[in-house]
Amino acid sequence: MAVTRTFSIIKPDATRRNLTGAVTKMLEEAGLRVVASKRIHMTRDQAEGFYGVHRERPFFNDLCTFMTSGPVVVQVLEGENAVQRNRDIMGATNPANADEGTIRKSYAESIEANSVHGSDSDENAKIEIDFFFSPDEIVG
Ligand code: RTP
Ligand code: MG
Repeated sequence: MAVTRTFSIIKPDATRRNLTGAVTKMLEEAGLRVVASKRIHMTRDQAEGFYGVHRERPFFNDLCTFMTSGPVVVQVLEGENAVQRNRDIMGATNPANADEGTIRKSYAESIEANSVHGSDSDENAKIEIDFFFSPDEIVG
């Protein structure tokens, strides 16, 4: 299995509850390595750009408001099959449907305030990493 990268966000509901370390620990225990990390306050423009694929969805405006409501931690994660590995440990979008032992089952507050983002394909991982990080900020 190839070592690949994915992009992760620890969302405002999690940073507000001081869960950055707890979430990162679960990512690391799932076999992912944090090769880049920074705490930022997303601008509205950044949120709307990042979630551009969801622009026509009914939850788009609320989602952008939520993602700019407090600090987030953006990360690049590296590991075998990183995209799928990360999505497995994240759990289902709606925490009500998330499996035991996943980040969202453990910590998410709602379908919107669901503690983490993770890229959904290798192609999107590259786009999302490039959106927030320059190459010199990633140390593998
Ligand atoms: P993510 O992109 O954040 O990793 O999560 P995902 O693939 O599981 O979910 P996606 O369908 O891509 O939706 C992106 C984010 O939008 C919020 N959402 N709200 N109110 C709603 O019905 C609703 N549905 C989705 C969540 O924060 C979700 O993670
Ligand atoms: Mg998604």
